[in-house]
Amino acid sequence: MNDYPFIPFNPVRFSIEQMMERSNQFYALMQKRRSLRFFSDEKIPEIVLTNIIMTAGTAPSGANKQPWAICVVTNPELKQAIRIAAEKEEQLSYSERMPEEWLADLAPLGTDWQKPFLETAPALIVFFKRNYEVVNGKKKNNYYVTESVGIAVGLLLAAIQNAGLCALTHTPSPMGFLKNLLQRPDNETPFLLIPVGYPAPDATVPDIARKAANDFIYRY
Ligand code: IYR
Repeated sequence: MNDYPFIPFNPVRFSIEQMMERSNQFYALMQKRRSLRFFSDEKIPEIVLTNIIMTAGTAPSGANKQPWAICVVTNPELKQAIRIAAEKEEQLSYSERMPEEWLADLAPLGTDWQKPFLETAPALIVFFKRNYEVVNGKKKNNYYVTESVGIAVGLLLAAIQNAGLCALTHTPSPMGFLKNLLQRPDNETPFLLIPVGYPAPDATVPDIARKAANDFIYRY
């Protein structure tokens, strides 16, 4: 017994030439993506934000449960409250909780406990995992929640890049404060905090490289 009828699939198809051109163009676009820590406060159009988030929502998910909740914060007071709470945790992390090896790995990236971008960026997108659903008072399982939400974030980052905007995948740790400040329900866990916006005119990024094909592709 099939609850859902199967309908014809309408594929997107391109010629070989178009495939080569499009894949090359897209790779070139994505190769320019950088994690950004210096944002302009310039607003971004609401419809662009919505399109980016709806793109994230096209991610595949375990049993099509779409186990995510995506919060968008543009309110300055709430952004400030998030910054204050994140910096409180990060200060403790950098000074006491993170082991030497981790701090050494981060040193070339120049990160520290201060997170001014949480107030400067015009929008903060906060991903929550939905570990289960409550349907008629009963818990219903979600599946592969971390994988599904991780893929959704990947699509979000690609959509942000495609729109000509910048983002940071920020991981204040622990992230429980986000659940409180955004008043999320018991079945949700904070996953990632992503400031989005335009780069500040004087923005800089660390001079680091991506692995070459031979360093991470294994063909059989
Ligand atoms: N949560 C900290 C630490 C941090 C960890 C990793 I791994 C990074 O690539 C960058 C930062 C922070 O957000 O600063």
